[in-house]
Amino acid sequence: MPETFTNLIGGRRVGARSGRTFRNTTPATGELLGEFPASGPEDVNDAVEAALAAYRGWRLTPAPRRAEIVFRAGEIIRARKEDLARAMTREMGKILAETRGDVQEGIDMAYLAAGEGRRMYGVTTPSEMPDKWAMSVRAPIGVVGVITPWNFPFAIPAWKLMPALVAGNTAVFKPAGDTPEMAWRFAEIFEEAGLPAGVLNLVFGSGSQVGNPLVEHPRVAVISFTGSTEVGLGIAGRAGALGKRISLEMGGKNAVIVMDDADLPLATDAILWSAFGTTGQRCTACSRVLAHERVHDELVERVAARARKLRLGDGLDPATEVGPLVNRSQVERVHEYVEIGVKEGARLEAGGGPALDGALARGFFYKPTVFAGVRADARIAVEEIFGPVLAMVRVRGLPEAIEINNASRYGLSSSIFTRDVNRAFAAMRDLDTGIVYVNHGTTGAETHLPFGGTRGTGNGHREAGHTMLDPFTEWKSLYVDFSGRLQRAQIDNVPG
Ligand code: UN1
Repeated sequence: MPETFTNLIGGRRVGARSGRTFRNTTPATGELLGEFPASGPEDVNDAVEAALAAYRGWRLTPAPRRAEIVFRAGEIIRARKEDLARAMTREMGKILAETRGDVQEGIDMAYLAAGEGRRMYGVTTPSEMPDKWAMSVRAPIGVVGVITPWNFPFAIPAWKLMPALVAGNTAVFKPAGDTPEMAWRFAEIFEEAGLPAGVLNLVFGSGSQVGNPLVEHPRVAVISFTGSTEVGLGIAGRAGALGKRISLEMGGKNAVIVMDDADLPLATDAILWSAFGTTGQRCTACSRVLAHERVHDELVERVAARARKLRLGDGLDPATEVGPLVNRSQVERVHEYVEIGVKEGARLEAGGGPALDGALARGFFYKPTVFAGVRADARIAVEEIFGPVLAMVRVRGLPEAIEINNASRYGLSSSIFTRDVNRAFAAMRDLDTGIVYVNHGTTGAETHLPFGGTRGTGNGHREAGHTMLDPFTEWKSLYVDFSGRLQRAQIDNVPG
């Protein structure tokens, strides 16, 4: 029997006020997994009220105590890692090795964020006046609205919610409609870890019925969003007009550059993993290869041969290398792009259509697809597809590769394969992306380094890393005058 789930508002398990629900199914077979509340603005309002009420106490709970709860949540996640990974594979399709990695990223983030509870350093500095003390501290902002995608249903909520809570904010969490069960499990773990009621509220539902009301709610001070650039810029417009803090992680069109001195078998392994891992549905996925003309043909052959052999199937089967796409509209979107690629005159070297053999026909499977002879400005080489489609582009050398990389609308990650230390350092300096890899694919960011991108990928914020508190704290400057008299800054006690 599929389970019926509720929202979590002020510690209470409640359905949508309207009584409406939506169904959650598995992308590998279409099986029904559960039913969730299809909430609306009135439920968002309840959640924001609960978060505001909890903020009074949570803000004043010492940061090390707040962080200990996050640490305990990390311990619970670790104990349940296998179970959570299996549930995630069932719910959104990516293979077990990867869902284990996603959960591990949540564990890593819990331990990292918990450490911040005993750091959260401020800055003290001398005053220009005698008998006066000056310092600046981080302060929580209030109620944070967190909107997350389905491709990393554990890691991404962890990047956002863990630092937000350690910093003393309370939150309303709206997860993607394709991964509600993982969000439920995430919130339940925090409840078990001892998070007071109302500090983390969970509201299920659509972008228009829950996301927008959350973005526009006057009492929500911060919006942290990961998803498409189109949706993110819409949020930025509306929330920006209301003067809110907005942290955005959006699209990517990440390139692997392969130089003529590269280790080609290694580059091939990395390209395959970056392009077809998570069925290409990562914002860090490699979706274009910029190959030096001297190695281009050999690399195309190697990559295409391997792509044709990748085993598709249910991610729970240990033999599977590539799972399904998350839903039908993703299959349609990917296929539309493949048709665009063919029309643009690119050469199809592998894949090119849905995979329908046997049991695959029951799910949303798409063959890993490789295009070669792609022009650098072709739509399949510049637009984010978010699926298992790779565009291979021939380049004359490093300057051209860097130029093509930097001309992208997006700037999340990039990578170079070379054995030449001079080229590696030039690329590290000149590739204009938030993350640059040398002799490694475009995926696999570690939680203790800042995560985010330039241009259309973001709006200047970075998640996780030593930057994790920045989107969720205000700086407060504090002056203490213990002189016992009126001292006027910039006027009294000025030399000359
Ligand atoms: C994402 O695709 O939105 O760097 C996140 C990586 C992972 C996170 C990806 N650690 O690929």
